[in-house]
Amino acid sequence: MKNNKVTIVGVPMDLGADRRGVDMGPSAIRYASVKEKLTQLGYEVSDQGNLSVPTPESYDVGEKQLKYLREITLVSDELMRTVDAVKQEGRFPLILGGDHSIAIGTIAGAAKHHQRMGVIWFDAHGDLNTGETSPSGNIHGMPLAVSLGLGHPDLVDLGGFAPKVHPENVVIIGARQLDEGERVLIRERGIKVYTMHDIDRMGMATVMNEALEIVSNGTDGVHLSLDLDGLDPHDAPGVGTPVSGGVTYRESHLAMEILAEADILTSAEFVEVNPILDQSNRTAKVAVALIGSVFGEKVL
Ligand code: HAR
Ligand code: MN
Ligand code: MN
Ligand code: MN
Repeated sequence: MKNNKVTIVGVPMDLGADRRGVDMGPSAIRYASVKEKLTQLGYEVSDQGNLSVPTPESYDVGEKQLKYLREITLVSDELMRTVDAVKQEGRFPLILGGDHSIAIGTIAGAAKHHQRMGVIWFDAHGDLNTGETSPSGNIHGMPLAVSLGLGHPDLVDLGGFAPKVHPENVVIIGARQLDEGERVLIRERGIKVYTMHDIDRMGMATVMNEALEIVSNGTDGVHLSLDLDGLDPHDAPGVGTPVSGGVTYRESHLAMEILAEADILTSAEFVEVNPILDQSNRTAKVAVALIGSVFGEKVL
């Protein structure tokens, strides 16, 4: 990675998902030695600790189609400011979730620093729902739509600008569960999606080479938003919404290694690790292994 200074920020967010436990993701990833890994690789690492996130039990869920909208908006705003500040210091923000709703704040903060930013969305899901199309009302199914300027104005207009990213600079990798409204949006906006079918047919190396072209063409920054449920549940069991038939451990590493070689990332987040559903912190260990690869770890 060009930038040798990394700042870790944890966001113990579980207001965007139904199952409790993903709020412990940042602790689990730290316990799996993320700081040590990056230090070994030669980075100067600072861990800023966690943002404070309200506990769902002490708040009203609010609108059924946008659960905890108010609280998620407040945390997103705080995260946007934090990422903005980290980048202002010339450091690389590495954000640990938490459910995927945190991408709203991460992307808002990162996008402030780029004329045009590409986004790699590694996920079993599209996260392209709005309050209107969501089958669950869970905001972790909406962050990519929000970043594209679609959804509730409190989220979309965060930081006073929208959209944060443009559909032609976004790629989704690993998709295998999309809702009808998401399919419509993908078609209408022409968002490039590499489904598991595409990965099977083309191979991960070809997928990544194409993806790099899309996210770097005309952009001056690239954000990686990696949802651990993009991997197969055999390799990453500790996630709230597992979907079988996912990206293998090896394929995900290859994807990270290709990203490291291209050296285009300007921010990254690793989300949806749920230690309660995990087996001996395996999924957090996978997250740290992937972080190692994307930050340039090599066998030889
Ligand atoms: N698409 C479904 C919804 O909107 C499920 C979203 C699920 N989960 C995530 N996001 N982990 O990637 O509710
Ligand atoms: Mn997701
Ligand atoms: Mn712009
Ligand atoms: Mn997902």
